[in-house]
Amino acid sequence: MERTLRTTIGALVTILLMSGCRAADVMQPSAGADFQLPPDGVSATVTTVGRTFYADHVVIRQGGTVSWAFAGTHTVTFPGEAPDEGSIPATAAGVAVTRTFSTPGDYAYFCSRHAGMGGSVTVLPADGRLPADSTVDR
Ligand SMILES: [Cu+2]
Repeated sequence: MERTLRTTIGALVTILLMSGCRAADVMQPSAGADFQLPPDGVSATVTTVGRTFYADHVVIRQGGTVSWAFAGTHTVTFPGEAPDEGSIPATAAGVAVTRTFSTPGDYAYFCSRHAGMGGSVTVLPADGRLPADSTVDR
């Protein structure tokens, strides 16, 4: 009886862990994982942990938004293609800034205050198909 209970609890913990991973994979496709298309109108939130963006890569659909919730003072600087409202200047901890992405593509960004701190946003077209040159694992 006790053994059965232990097995049941173990199975439940495993299921919970697996479902947690699956939710994370939606926003952070990783090598070997099945690519899951985010739902329409999905918005992503990126935080900062020390001198890294987390998640450092998010996937949204055309017209969606990404909010950067800063835990330190950082910039979100787009050297190439930029969101509708442009780059985010140095912003203090405790503030969140949102940007809209109306054009599909891959958007790389970095923090101009901290060398090596960067991330990217992949914006899927309205039909949900990845751009041919997308770096997202499929
Ligand atoms: Cu920074």
